[in-house]
Amino acid sequence: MALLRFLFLLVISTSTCFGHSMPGRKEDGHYDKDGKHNDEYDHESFLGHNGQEEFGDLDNQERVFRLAKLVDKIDKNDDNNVSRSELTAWVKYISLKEPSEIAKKHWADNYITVIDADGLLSWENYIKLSFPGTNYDEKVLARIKKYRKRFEAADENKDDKLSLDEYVAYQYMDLFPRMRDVFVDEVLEPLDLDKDGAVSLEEFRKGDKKPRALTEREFEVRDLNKNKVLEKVS
Ligand SMILES: [Ca+2]
Ligand SMILES: [Ca+2]
Ligand SMILES: [Ca+2]
Repeated sequence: MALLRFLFLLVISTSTCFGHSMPGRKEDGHYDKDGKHNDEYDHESFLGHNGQEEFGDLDNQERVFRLAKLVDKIDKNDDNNVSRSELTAWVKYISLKEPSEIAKKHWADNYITVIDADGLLSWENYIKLSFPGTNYDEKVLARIKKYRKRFEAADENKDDKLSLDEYVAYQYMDLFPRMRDVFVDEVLEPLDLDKDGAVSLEEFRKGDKKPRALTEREFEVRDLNKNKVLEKVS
């Protein structure tokens, strides 16, 4: 019964939103521009971006059929219920599936000529390809420094080379806990205009064209320790 209810709610819910197209991959889309909960965010987490678009073209009967098949996949222990842990595992799988496919294509399109016989991309080859030449100006040197930190964090086995799996982490830092520090630094650094190591509301609002109230709400949501600045906390 729980499973049927789950399917029913999902179909009703998806019927209301599949009429329009989804934006691309979002860094943060859980709330819409008015600060309201964005149902599409949850649907994309459940179905994946491509899956959501595909479901948008189906009638309700076909959606129920497809969702029933999908739930079979999620229900790993076949007890006809979707547990929290099964759902968590599924959302994690979906969140990595599409980024992995995109990263794989990017890898094949850009690095196939410089990966070694073991299928790995060395830092040296990555830099040679990304920044040809040797006379780098300060801007390029700053970018190389930034990419180096990313590369080191993504390089899980510390062989100074990226495997394809490690490259997914390099490209999608927000999806991998080990990339957290580097990711937060990359996000905060350009916002921290006075370079005091924290982002004030004033810095956060600078250049943001959204309504003031929405920006303030975003700031409040991110300021988890409520000390009126955004900073990296351990
Ligand atoms: Ca490695
Ligand atoms: Ca600051
Ligand atoms: Ca804070």
